[in-house]
Amino acid sequence: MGIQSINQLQPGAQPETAIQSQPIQETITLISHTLCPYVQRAAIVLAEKGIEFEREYIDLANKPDWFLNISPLGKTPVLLIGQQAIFESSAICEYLDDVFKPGLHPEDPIARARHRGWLEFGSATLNAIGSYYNAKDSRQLNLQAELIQQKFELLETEVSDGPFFSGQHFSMVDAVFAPVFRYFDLFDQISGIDFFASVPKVKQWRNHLSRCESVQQAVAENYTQMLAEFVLKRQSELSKKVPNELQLL
Ligand SMILES: N[C@@H](CCC(=O)N[C@@H](CS)C(=O)NCC(=O)O)C(=O)O
Repeated sequence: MGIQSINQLQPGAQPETAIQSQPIQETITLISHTLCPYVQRAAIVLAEKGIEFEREYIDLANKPDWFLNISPLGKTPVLLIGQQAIFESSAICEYLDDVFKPGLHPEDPIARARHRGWLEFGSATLNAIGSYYNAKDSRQLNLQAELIQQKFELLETEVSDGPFFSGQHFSMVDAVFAPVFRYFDLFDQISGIDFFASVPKVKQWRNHLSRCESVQQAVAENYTQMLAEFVLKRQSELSKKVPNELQLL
């Protein structure tokens, strides 16, 4: 493939609890982009299950042919099991959950189905975040901020008292929302808005997820700085709020 691999053992995971229901001998490789929240989902699930994997980063502005050959939609993430490629983060996460135990979905079929619904809600929240950082004027920016806050208010009615989305156990919904909340590590510093002011349970959930090793290990240490540079390049209303010196916490 001609791209350097970064071997990532997962220090945050608990290998003793990851029981393979079918042996996998092949190397597992997560084709990644540094900022992609969908890649983070897969990285978090891999880490939570204590699966050893490698990462290969691609430039989405200059997609290599080998990547386009394995990614019909031209998007990251792609998971390679040996030479077999799985695309779409939901397909990747479901595959990992099928093969590596313990499962990250509830056993009860209705709870399980509801969790899948909230996964979709996570993707809708990511779309709202994209509209927020791309907003072209202050009216749009404020409108999109309100739409994000409305989503958090809906979550507030659903999230448990903690520490995770549905109680004591990390679930797939946690893997999907941890990358959502990570955007606010930057937005807290530049937006002038406390997005979590009226949602104490979501705030507590966010704080707990940010301390999980699986979540911390899913991105590079300079993620917030890279995100700031990305937002600056959008030439959007939010770009104007990114400090020139880019000295972020
Ligand atoms: N539905 C996809 C969404 C993945 C996605 O949108 N990935 C973005 C990066 S975060 C991408 O690769 N976009 C293609 C591009 O920028 O050309 C999934 O869940 O995997």
